[in-house]
Amino acid sequence: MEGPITTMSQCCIAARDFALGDLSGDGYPDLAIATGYMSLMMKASERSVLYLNDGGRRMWDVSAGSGFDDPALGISVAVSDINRDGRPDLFLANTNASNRLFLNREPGGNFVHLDLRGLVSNSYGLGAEVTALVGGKPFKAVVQPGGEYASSSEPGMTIGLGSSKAAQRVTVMWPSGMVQALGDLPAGTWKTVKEPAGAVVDAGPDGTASSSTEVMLHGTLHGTALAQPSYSWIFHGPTGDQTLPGKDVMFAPVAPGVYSAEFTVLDRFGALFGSDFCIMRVSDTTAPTIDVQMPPKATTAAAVVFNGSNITDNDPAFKAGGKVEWTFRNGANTVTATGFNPSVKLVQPGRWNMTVKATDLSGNVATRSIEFQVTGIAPPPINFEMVAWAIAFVALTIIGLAVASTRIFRGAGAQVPLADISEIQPSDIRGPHIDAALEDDDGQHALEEE
Ligand SMILES: [Ca+2]
Ligand SMILES: [Ca+2]
Ligand SMILES: [Ca+2]
Repeated sequence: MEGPITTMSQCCIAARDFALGDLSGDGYPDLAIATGYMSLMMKASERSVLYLNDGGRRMWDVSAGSGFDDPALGISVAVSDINRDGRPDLFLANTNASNRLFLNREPGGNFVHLDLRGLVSNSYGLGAEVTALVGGKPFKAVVQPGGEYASSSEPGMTIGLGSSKAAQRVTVMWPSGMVQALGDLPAGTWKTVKEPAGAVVDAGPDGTASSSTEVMLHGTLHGTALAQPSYSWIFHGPTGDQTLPGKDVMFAPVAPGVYSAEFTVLDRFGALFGSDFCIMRVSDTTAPTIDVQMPPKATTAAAVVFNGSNITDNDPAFKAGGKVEWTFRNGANTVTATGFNPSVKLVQPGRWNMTVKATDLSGNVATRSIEFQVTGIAPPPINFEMVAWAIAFVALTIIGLAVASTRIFRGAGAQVPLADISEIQPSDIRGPHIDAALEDDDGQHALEEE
C-alpha cells in the first residue's frame, strides 16, 4: 500500500512475521509485527508490536495498552475484518501462549471495502491493483493477502477514506491486464467486484481485397479495457506469413489467394490475452511484368532461343499456369511460339518485330514489342591455305594413280622391286615364276649351267 513509512520508532526488531492493514481507516497502511524470533536467542518476554501510520509521516508505536504486546512468542499475524464493521482486525498466533484475536476499536474514518472475484485472473484477484482518488489524493494498493507465516490475511481490499465521503474514480486493474472502472463509490460501500468475463478479441468480419488496393483491418477488444496491451496482426498467406504491429493495420496483399488474418492481443506481461481471425480473399488485379532477354545474334541459319524466364507475376502460380505467347512479324512473314523460352527459326533476313504477350491465371494481360535484326546466311570466305592444301592433295592423288598404273602395265605381273641393277644378284630375281621360265627341258636352271 502507498503511504511511505518514513520513521521507525525503534530499530532492530526481531520480526517473525508482519501484516499491513489500514487499521485507522485514514488511507495509510498500519503495521503489526509478531516478534517471536525462533532461535536459541528467543526470549519468552518478547512483545509483538503495533504501529499506526501518521499520515505517511512517521509510525507511532501504539502497542502499549492495545494488548497486542502482551509477552508471548508471536509467530504469525494476519489482518481481517472479522466483524465486518469496516475496521480491519488482527489475529496473532503465539507459540507459548494462546492465539489472540484483536477487534479494532480505533476511532477511524470512512471506508469502502472491495472483495475481488477473478474470472480470467485468479479467483481472489491476487495481484490486482486498486486505484482511486481519496480527498483529492491518489490511493493505490495491491491485493496481496498472502505471505504471512502459516496464515493469510483476507483477500478483500479496504480503502480508508478518513473524512472523505467517497472514493472517486475507483479502478481495478486485474492481473490479466483488464482495467475495470468502478466510478465513484460512496463511504460505507461494501462491494464484490467480478472481473469482466465478456472480454472478446475480435478480428472483424471476413472480407475481400485485391492485389492492387489496400484494405484497413480493425481489431477490437470488446467488454473491457486492457492495461498496456500489445496488438498485432499475422497474415498467413500463399507466400508465407507477414506480421504487422498495431490494432488497425493496412493490409496490402501482393499475391492473390486466401489469407487467414489473425489478430492477437498480449497483456502487459507479454502473455497471450486472446486472439481471433478472419478470412481475406484476395483477387489478382495485377498484370504480369515482361522482361525479355534478347539473343545476341539472330540469323536465318538456325533456330534462336528467346529467353522469357524473367517474365513474372504477383501470382505464385503464374510460372506453372500462366500463358506466354510470342509473335514475330517481318512483312507478310509471321511466326508464333508459346512458352517462357521458345526456340524460333526465322528464315527471312531483315527487320523483325517481336511481340510478347503474358496472361496470368486471372486474365490480366501485359504485352511488349521489340524490334530486332535477323541476318541472312553469307557465303563462307575463301581460305587460300585450304585451297593450296586441296590442290596439293589432288596433285599427289594424280601422281599416285600414275605410278600405280605404270607399275601395273610395266610389270605384267612381275612383282620386281625397283633397285640398282648392279646390285641385283641372281638369287634376287629367282622366284617361282622366274624359275619356271629359266628351266630347260631337263629341268635344270639355265643360269646354274653357266
Ligand atoms: Ca491507517
Ligand atoms: Ca473489524
Ligand atoms: Ca497477376
